[in-house]
This record gives sequence, C-alpha cells and structure tokens, in this order.
Amino acid sequence: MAWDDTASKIWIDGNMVNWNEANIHVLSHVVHYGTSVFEGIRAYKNENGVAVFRLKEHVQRLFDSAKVYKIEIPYTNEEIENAILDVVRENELDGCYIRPIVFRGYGELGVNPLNCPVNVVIAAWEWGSYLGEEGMANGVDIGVSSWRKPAPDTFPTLAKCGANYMNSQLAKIEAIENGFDEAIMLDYEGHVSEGSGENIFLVEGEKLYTPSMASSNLKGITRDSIMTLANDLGYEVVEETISRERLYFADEVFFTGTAAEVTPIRSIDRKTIGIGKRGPIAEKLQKTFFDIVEAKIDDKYGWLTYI
Ligand code: PPE
Repeated sequence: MAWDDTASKIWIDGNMVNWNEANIHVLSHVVHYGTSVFEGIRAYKNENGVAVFRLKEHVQRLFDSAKVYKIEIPYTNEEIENAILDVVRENELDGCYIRPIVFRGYGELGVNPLNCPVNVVIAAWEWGSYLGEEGMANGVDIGVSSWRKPAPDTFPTLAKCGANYMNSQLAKIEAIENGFDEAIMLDYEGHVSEGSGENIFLVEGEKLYTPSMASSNLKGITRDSIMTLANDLGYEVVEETISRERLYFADEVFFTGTAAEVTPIRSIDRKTIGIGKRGPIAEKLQKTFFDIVEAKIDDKYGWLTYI
C-alpha cells in the first residue's frame, strides 16, 4: 500500500485522530520487541451498502491472539466491532482493508511487557489485489522458501502477532529476490505450511486439501470460508499433513487470505502446476466468494456486517 491517505482518520484508544497525528513514542515496547497482535479485515461495497466480511470472527481472533501474550484489551468484542465500523464510516470508504492492531506502548523498556500500557489502533485504507489483478486472473509464480515456519513450541503461529511477520519477511524477501511473486513455507518437519501471508489449498481431482492446523500456520478466516463454500459446491475438503512434492503434482493450487482473497498459483519452483493458469475449481470458488461479498447471491452464512 502507498501511504497517501493523509486526509483520513485513525481510531486510537477511543478517539478519531488525524492521520498525521497518529504517532507513538520511539521507546514504545512494540518498537523494540515486536509486542503486537493484529488483524486484517476487508470491507466490500455492494448494492446494499458497504459490508465488513466476517467481522466477529476477526475480532475474536484478535482477542485470542492477545490472550497468548497476556495483552488485556481494554474493550469488549462489541466495542471493537463498533469502532471498526466507525472507522469505515468516518472515512467514507467503500471497499477497503481494515487493520486493527493492539500493542504495548510507552512505559518501560526491558523484555517484561507487563508494565507497559496496551494501546489499540484501527486504521483503514483502500487496498487492491494483494498479488496483482493479473495474478487473480492468471495465477502467480511462487517458490518454496529455504526459511521454515517456527516449531510449535517456539512461536505460536495461531496468534497473529507482529513479530511472527519477521519470519514471513525472510520468506517474502527471498521470494522476491528469486523472481517469485510469493513464498510458500514448510513447517519445522518439512511439511507444507502456508504462504508469507496466505493459507494454501491443493486440488487433486475433485478433492481439496489444505494443511491441518498442526503445520505451524494461521487459522485463516478466508480458509474457513473457502472450506465452507467448497463443501457447498459438492467438493470434499481434507485437512491433513501435506508433503512438498504433492504441490507439484496437484491439478490446482491456490492461496486464500483476507488480502489475497482467492489467488491461483500457476507455477511452484518454476514447475508448471496443472494447466499453468487459474484452474476451474479455483475460478469457481473465487466467483462464489465474490458473489457473496458483492451481494450477487444470498449471504446465507451471515458473513457480512453492513456499516
Ligand atoms: N497466513 C498468514 C501468515 C497470514 O498472514 C494470513 C493473513 C493468512 C494466513 C490468511 O488469514 P485470513 O486473512 O484470516 O484468511 N494475512 C494478512 C496480512 C497480509 C499483510 O501483508 O499484511 C491479511 O491477509 O490480511
């Protein structure tokens, strides 16, 4: 994203603050030790208005992430949900990306975070396709990273904390330097985990496979949505341990994520996947996903919260 949204407002600890005044102290705990948990949420404009996708689930995951690190969020779920809706409303945004972040602020330094205040920030801005419009239509080129996801007794990956993304950054930088659009990371045992900011699915025949939650990945809300939609369309979805070479043999592989939505993958490690472009099942799931958020079909799961 480009930071040219200087006219907009950011919610900080209960107040709407001008973009240019939304600053923190350089000695805040988060700056030194990465003490933050955050969410990424999308809102979509459709003929009924502007709707936030799976608001409750994202806010619950924010609270779950905070719990792991003993960060007490001084608001209720409902207060955070309302603040998120307020930020979209206040900035008169249509389709946008929303970033709530909770962090340890300015208090004292030293690893112990417990004496530092907890600050809550919610910003929103327009953000197009994560891996490009072209990638959404034709598929992206990815590479398996030499950097692995942390073992489960090192960094809890189910908590969406800022510091986890230093690991993601290693993989992303390597991917870009090698000419790929994105990285796929393996877990500490060498099984397929996820992208630097996306979950991954394989299509083998009429069945879908995605790494189980034991593979050091994030429990993606888009992952859950796509599993539900796939089941509805008559495809069985299996969560299991996935070995690297199955990526190469799959008929289709695609990423899911709030930012990435449903992004097809056309090559992995310079090997062509399936037909070498967006496959039919990825296309069908992409279409169904957009039909829901664009209110072209009924939101039967109650995934949309209108502002
Ligand atoms: N895995 C990781 C590591 C991850 O960061 C995301 C979201 C997902 C899976 C998908 O989760 P979900 O959004 O609930 O379906 N990544 C966010 C951050 C991207 C960024 O560059 O920042 C996102 O998509 O909002």
